[in-house]
Amino acid sequence: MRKHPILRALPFFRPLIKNNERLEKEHEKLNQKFQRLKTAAAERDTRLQALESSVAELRSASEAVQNNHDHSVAAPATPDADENAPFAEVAVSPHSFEKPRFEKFPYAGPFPWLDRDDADAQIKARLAAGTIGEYEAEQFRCWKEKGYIILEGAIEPEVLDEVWTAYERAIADGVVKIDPEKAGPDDPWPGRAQDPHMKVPAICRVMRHPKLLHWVQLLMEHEAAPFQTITSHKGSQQKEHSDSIHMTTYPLGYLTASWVAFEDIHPDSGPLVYYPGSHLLPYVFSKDVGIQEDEYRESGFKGYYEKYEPRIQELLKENGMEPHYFHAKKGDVLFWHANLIHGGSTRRDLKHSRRALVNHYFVKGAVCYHDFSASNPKEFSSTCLLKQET
Ligand SMILES: O=C(O)CCC(=O)C(=O)O
Ligand SMILES: [Fe+2]
Repeated sequence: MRKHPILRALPFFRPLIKNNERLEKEHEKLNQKFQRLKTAAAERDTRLQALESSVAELRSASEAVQNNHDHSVAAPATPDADENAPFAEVAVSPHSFEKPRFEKFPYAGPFPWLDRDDADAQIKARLAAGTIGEYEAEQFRCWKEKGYIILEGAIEPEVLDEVWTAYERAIADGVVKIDPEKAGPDDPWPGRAQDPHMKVPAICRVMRHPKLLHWVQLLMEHEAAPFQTITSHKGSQQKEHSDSIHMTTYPLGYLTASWVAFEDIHPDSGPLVYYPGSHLLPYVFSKDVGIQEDEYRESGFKGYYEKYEPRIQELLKENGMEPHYFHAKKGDVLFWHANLIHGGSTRRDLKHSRRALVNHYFVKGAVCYHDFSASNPKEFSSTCLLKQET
């Protein structure tokens, strides 16, 4: 029987069919390789973009540092070498005490000019001489009498947005790690970060903002030494305190902090609470409430909660101090005095965020230590109980 012509032709087609199969396999392999290369290229692009934005942040942070003498605000007097030298009336070396505590230092000035008895006369004299205007004079009077000042709209909204975006990115990338610090099961916001400026250079644009450094210089008459930052998405609900037990200076009073609102602050979000005039109450140090020199080393914050915080509550009551709440608008800044009593008020509604940055500044030439833990602030740079080792 004769074979069908197709069947007769089959031996000729077989190598062609095989070849085609081989080509198809190769094509498939090449396609897979192409897809892999495409993914790798996309990943490289993303990494490149992240690197570029880090470079941009670093550049703007370094510009901010260089532009501290911004022309939009009267530049603080350029300090010469002497202005950064120790200025206490009774010299004490920063390393004099292995365990520095307030009672070991001499009681010596100079105290900051607005803490002195002649502050009013000084303000008048400066006004008359034309070295300050009515706005500054009013702020100085507020500082002297109430222990705080508010700078409305001091930080540009676009700067705040860029800085916060950089901060969020650092959290997403795992560069900044934060605990949830949940105030309740429905608390949607992450906790606070201490010293985020060390990891997110963009934060220096606010910490070292020319206007903020300018006001530290005006209030303290010494160049600012920006020291520590805290960022938060939400209210801290931190009990009332004066920062001088956490960050102490010799001579006394050369610490200040600025609280910067990154959004309009809702009254139910647990705004910053402060007590106008409380800076004039006596400073309360560890020894005053019976906290021993080694107490922090041995039992962490126990003594702080059990001895210091209750004493502050008593002091507020005894002196009829009234709470005020910082219902800030985005970009507003509140500076507080080294001894102004403040804290984080109750978060009445956990859904409200309270995005903010706190900057703490010492001044150059002051000795800085940490009265509560009797240590150097570099060894223990924490403040406001971010390290709750108890
Ligand atoms: O933001 C707050 O609620 C309080 C912050 C505070 O006390 C501080 O940083 O010194
Ligand atoms: Fe504080």
